[in-house]
Amino acid sequence: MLDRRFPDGFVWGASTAAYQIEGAWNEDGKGESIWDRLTHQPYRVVDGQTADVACDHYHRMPEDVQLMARLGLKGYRFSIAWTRILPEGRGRVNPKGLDFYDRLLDELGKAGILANITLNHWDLPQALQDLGGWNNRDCADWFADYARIAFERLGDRAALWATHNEPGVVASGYSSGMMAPALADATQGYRVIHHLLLAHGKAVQAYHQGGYPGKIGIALDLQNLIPASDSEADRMAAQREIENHHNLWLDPIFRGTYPQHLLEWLGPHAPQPRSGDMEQIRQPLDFLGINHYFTDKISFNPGGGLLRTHSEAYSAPLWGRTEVGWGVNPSGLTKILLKVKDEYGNPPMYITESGTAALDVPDANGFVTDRERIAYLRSHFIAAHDAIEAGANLKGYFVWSLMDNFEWLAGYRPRFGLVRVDYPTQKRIPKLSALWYQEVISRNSVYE
Ligand code: IFM
Repeated sequence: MLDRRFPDGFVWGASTAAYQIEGAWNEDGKGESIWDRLTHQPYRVVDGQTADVACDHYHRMPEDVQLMARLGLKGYRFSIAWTRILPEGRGRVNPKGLDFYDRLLDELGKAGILANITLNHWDLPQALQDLGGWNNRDCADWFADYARIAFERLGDRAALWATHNEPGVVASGYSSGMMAPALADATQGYRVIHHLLLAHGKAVQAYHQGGYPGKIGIALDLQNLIPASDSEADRMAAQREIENHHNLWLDPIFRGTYPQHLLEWLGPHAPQPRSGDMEQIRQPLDFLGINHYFTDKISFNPGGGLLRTHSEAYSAPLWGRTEVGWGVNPSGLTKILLKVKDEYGNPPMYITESGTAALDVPDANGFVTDRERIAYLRSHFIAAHDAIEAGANLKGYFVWSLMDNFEWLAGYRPRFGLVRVDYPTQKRIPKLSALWYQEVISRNSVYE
């Protein structure tokens, strides 16, 4: 049996996001977010579910941190609900909101768990959406002001910060009509992308100017996108999707430019930077966070939206699709890590999310024997190790997710957790994968 040993100090962790676990949607002065607004409308989310209670983490936070400690986690990635700190998104600060995250950092500190904070995991304050949200250029400044408040109060204890989580998904909320705020206008979507990038640059600059002890980056969803065939039409289609999902973020952040070929393709829909914007966006980055889940095959489809493409899940031989239909192809992760190494200067990288939903069937005690999830995680840890051996500067791996939670438009059905949440009782029951992960962490290695 081959023992894949990870570098000393490798950060093994787990991730969550505020809206997906906290609940307490309107408690202690919290304001309304665009996800509160969306989920409270009929026929938006499966079965009309909301995250009003979710995993009730807001009230159970100390026990949840103890659970993390028992599992041996070295790091915990969570996001701040902007509306807890600034109920209207700007202006008046809500001290109780800040206190919550302050206490969370203290608990993590006592448990010796590194804190990895995301500022924007999609839950924009509704009051800012009423002013146009990310479509309003001023949102970049509102975000930077919010970030400064968070840095000032929490910056002494947080090791890692990310500005945005999967900002492409945020932008899709303005172009595809599904995720909050559920608008459908392609030009607006690309304007939003530019404003998110500007916001990122401003917040990174503020962090570095503040001289805080931690590091700041961004968490991008970088899935493996491959042409469905060797035809030129499919290869070009895949190229457009790659530029749209990878280069559209990586190029401005690392190089200060937008991908030229994509800009030409988008024509009037393309982002319109003002003078100085690209320099503002291209700030020195301390690390890149990578969220990776699946591989998609891309083909040319004249009816396929602005990019004229069609995407289909691809699974490597012997791997099926996940419970949410995603294609499993572990070597796709190696490929993505090596792409960032080779094309973007090999910055320190963290897998900020990776994991799988599975058909979890609890026994009479609520215990889940989730061998499917273990197989997924093991193969992806090995794929990450392959990339490290090939020189990728990978520093840690945060599994999505610590516990089952509210999976956005799909509600509570998909279960991504290492820990089962029995929602009626809010009982947390570590699954077999959590116990397996505990061992991986303690050995800092994975058996192949
Ligand atoms: O649950 C989400 C998370 O909020 C963002 N990344 C993908 C996860 C699984 O879909």
